Amino acid sequence: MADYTLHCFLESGNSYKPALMLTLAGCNWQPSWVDYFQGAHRTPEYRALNEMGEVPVLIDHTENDLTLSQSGVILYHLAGKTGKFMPETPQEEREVLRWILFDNHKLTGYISVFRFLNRFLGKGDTAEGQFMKGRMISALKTLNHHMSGRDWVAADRPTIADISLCGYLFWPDHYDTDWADYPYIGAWLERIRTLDNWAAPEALLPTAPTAAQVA
Ligand SMILES: N[C@@H](CCC(=O)N[C@@H](CS)C(=O)NCC(=O)O)C(=O)O
Repeated sequence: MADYTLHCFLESGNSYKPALMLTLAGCNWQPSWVDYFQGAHRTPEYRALNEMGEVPVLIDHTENDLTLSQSGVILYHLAGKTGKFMPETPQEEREVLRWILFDNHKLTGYISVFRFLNRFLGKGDTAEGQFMKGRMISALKTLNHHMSGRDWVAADRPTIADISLCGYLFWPDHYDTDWADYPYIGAWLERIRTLDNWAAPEALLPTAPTAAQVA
């Protein structure tokens, strides 16, 4: 049996964050697909796992099936258990927390909604879409500025802050973005790609079974 089960789905950058952490840290884990587009995350069974009705959820089988939600909490838990991508001083811890909160609220918060409108609902050009796009651009500019003259977000090495912030950033075409416009983000993403065991979301996360697989 795997040490960890991650309830997740491919289209979810929030799922990619813990999936990438588990992979980079060399953990023994298995994905469990959530049929998000059919509303599986809103069922009573799923809410028993996570009252917030959100994906991802991590089950830690090495700790009596400890059940965790919120990708930032999951990243902290895994960093503590593996000793990898951890902040090492109080100052680093504050920086990591600051950037994970910024990611959840401003970066992932706006990219994920604009991407959903743009790519999955075809509503990127509506007033709501353009509003979310403006907020996304503002957050990307903030991150691009922060990354000028530094290699990693919160320390002199990669931490869980980098893993959180990059959750949606390997799909720039889904939200009409070109890293040429944010060169420091582009260079940092290339650095992340060179980490041992790095893999793209498509290589880590499950998606809907094909008709042939269901038959
Ligand atoms: N802050 C949460 C966000 C999780 C989240 O919003 N996940 C999406 C899928 S990527 C979701 O489940 N949304 C359901 C909803 O908002 O009702 C985290 O980092 O885990």
